[in-house]
Amino acid sequence: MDRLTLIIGDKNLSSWSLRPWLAMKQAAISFTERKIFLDRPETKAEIAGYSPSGRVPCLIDGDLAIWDSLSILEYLADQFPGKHLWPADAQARAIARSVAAEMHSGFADLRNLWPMNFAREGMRHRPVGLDRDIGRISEIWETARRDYGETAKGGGPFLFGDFSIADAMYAPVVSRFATYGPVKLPPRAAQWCDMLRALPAMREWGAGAKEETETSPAGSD
Ligand SMILES: N[C@@H](CCC(=O)N[C@@H](CS)C(=O)NCC(=O)O)C(=O)O
Repeated sequence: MDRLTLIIGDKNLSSWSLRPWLAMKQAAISFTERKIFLDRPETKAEIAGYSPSGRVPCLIDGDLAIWDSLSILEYLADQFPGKHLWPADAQARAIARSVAAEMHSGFADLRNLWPMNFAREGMRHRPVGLDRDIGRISEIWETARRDYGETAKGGGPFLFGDFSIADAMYAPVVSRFATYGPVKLPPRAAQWCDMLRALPAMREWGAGAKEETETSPAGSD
């Protein structure tokens, strides 16, 4: 039996759940997945059985329940230092933490107007009010790749070179761009976006999302 259990919501809808799930898959941290479907009569009671905040994701490690995507990711970074979930370089790590926190606390317009609907692509839906968030996200991806990713030791394709929590935090945005876009991105940002979308773990999550939408109709985030 796995030491860790990750409680998640629907793969099609739960953008916050995708973040730690993807990080654990990418880092090959073994865990048991327990899915609770959102927006159902039994949802609140089921989540309350695990998560003090009444929200998912929630990570269970023995008697300990850790809720909130970013604190779960921080806990994983603490528990598995050999997985290097933050960049090794102190400056890169500070910027990676800044962009992860910016995602966690910001981009309300993007989250409201473009709720994650992972299984759907090519809707070409662009309501007004998104330009600022999209512009800032493009800038974050482009400058992270230019200033850190491309110059990092090992030269990995992720925002800061090797996979980090920053990549996990922006993964649902990649899905949103595919659902509602296309979104025109500067070259490095576009390359990162395509690379992330093609990761086997993203495809695995997508297959789960598709299965959900084939068995029950899509709701909202
Ligand atoms: N800040 C939280 C947000 C978590 C959140 O809003 N989760 C949604 C699903 S994506 C949820 O649990 N909704 C269920 C509900 O509110 O009843 C995090 O980063 O984990």
